[in-house]
Amino acid sequence: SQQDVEKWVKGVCRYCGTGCGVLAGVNKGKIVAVKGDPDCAVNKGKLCVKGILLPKIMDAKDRLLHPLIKKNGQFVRASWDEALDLVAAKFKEAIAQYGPDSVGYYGSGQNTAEEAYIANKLFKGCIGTNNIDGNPRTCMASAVAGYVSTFGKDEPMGTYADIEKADVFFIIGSNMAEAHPIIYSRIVDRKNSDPNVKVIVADPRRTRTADIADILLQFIPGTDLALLNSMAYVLIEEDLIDKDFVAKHTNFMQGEKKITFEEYKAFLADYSPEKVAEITGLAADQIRTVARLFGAKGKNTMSLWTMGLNQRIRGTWANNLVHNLHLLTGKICKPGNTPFSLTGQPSACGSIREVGALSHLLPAHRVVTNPQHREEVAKVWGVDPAKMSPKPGYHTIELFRAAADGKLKVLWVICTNPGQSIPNLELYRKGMEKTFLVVSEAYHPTRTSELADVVLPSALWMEKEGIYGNGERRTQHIAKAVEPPGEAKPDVWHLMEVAKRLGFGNLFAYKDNEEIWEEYRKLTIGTKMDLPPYARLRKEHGLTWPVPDPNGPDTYIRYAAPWDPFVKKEEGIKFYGKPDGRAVIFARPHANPQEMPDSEYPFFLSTGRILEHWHTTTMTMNVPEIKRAMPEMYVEINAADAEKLGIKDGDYVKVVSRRGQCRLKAKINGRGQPRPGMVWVPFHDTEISRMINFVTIDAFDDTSKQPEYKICAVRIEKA
Ligand code: MGD
Ligand code: SF4
Repeated sequence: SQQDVEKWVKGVCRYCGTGCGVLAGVNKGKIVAVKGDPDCAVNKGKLCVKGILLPKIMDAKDRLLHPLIKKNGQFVRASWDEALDLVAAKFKEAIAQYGPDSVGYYGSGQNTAEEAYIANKLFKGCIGTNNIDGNPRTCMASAVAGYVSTFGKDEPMGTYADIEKADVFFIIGSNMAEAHPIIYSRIVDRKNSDPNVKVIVADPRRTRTADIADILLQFIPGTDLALLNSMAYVLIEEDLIDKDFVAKHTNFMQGEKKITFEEYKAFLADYSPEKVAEITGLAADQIRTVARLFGAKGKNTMSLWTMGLNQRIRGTWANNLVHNLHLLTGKICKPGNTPFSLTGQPSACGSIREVGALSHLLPAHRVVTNPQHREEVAKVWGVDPAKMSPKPGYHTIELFRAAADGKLKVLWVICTNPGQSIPNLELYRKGMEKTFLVVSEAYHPTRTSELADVVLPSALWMEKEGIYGNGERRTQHIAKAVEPPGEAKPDVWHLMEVAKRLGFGNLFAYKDNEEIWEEYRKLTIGTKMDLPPYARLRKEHGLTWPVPDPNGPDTYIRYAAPWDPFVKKEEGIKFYGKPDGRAVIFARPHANPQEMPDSEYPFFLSTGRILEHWHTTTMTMNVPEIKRAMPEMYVEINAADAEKLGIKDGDYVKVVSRRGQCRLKAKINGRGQPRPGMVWVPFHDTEISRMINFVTIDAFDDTSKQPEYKICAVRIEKA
């Protein structure tokens, strides 16, 4: 309890991308309490249920306390030397025999920046393969591709501080009431503070987020591109666009081709509200009303979205289309006006997008295909640029496919649980069994570690120091509060020990995390993604980059004077990610999801998170209060569909797709209500018979390579 606390140590919540500041209360070497950091601008002392219960994840009985090696199908306790020597030997063997592209790494938006940086340097700089990807591919990749294609640079221009200045919230494909509760509570507070604030929620499932909606658009799954184009149609038809802004700051494009405003308008002719009403199952009037609210002159509009748009084979386009609405109306780069992609994980931005730990990226938003970028990075890494591969490595689905095909000989998984979280699991779990799998984990067994050849025990949150970067460009430091249990060690140490054994010890002779960070920070200087020094992050409660002056202020709004230090006052707004300083308004057509319902598989299946749990629940199922409240996952079915099928609340049913099936309890009129023709399942359950990723599809977006977790076709059978 809080009374026993000897000292409070500053950190960041372990879970979602909101990035709430926490204070961990330590007593006799254990974390005994957690409270919200009152000085953190994100949460101002508040926490949601997952954050408050964090201490309970630390001492769990399935914490892994020493290395394990699988011998004859059984895990056997091993010494660190034995385990690390084996890992290094397997890497060497595969590289010598099959080349560097026969090995790979799968990391996480829950890694610290230092961990991801070291992994990136080891694989891309030293081993010479770009086969480094991570779970943000399944989470944020379409948001990245959307920002990069529209603005030329990744990550949002606004921050959470826009919430308190917005008058209209357009929330699409996000159940933030459960997935980002503290951001949601800020929107609730804003709405309560002013009766004129309007909230629009667009989602095929009526969620808890819709509780505060003035308008709920419950469209047919996969038709939101048509909806967004139709909103643009109405904005133009009703003269709600900002012509000045459009003329000064935008280009129109269709694919790679520049088009005129008139051509864009002609493209939109197919998206009149009347036509789109048919596609989306909405009323034409609803679409008009929403577009009018969005574009209302003199009002500030903020859009927020997450996986509903990102986890789609047209995820990049969906992101582009939200940006379009802000660019057409000029509701961007001004307080309270911004498109804002909510990020799923605590450091998907800080550790993966910024560090560049995806198969096509290098640090500070650089790309592997650019020779100058490779050279800049090689110089700081102290490696030969000729050794760095110009070819993007395997993205997530390719990586696990290569394992299944026998092309990937060694795979190292750190801080993620793909044995449960990858779609079309049957195929890819076989791949994980086939390859030599190394897993760095805090717990064992997990659905991934059970498939491993070597499991290395990891220090958990606040048992190590590290940096997280949240969804609003905020870089935050987590101090070490307690010692890891048993022989568990920080992931940075795992990576450096293997690097040493591979002969790269001289490049990884860091004495502490600060040295790693300061090397990485060099790569951010002059990129307009300048990050602040470690010493400052230790003291302060998070800073939003760019921070070009190490002692100077952070940045509220990017691309706009007076906030962004890289934009001159007379320029006003400048999208400097693009050579001509203009953002792009894209003509992107509506397209169906990969798999549409048919007579055999008549329902849309969608999947996602609930409030209490975190992803694969290795942590949250260790919290007794949460386990009691939500012990088992279920399938939400619309009441009318359930009646037709003769299914009652609590009945077990089978959810069957072309790839696999689950047996789940039916939930009718639960906290969410899918529209008719749709069912919804949380992806948290660890029981094989309830793991919904045996059912989901592994189709992915052409541009972002993000899988379409949000839509596939299933049938429901009584079980
Ligand atoms: P997590 O449970 O977050 O799931 O899926 P995963 O990343 O696979 O896994 C993190 C793992 O890291 C846990 O096993 C935890 O015990 C371990 N861990 C915790 N702390 C540490 C540490 O400090 N070091 C190490 N080495 N390990 C640690 C998430 C993924 O799932 C994501 S990000 C998304 S967005 C996708 N969402 C999604 C969906 O919406 N629907 C469906 N059906 N599937 C989905 N899968 C994806
Ligand atoms: Fe943690 Fe997210 Fe809850 Fe904040 S909102 S306490 S970051 S889980």
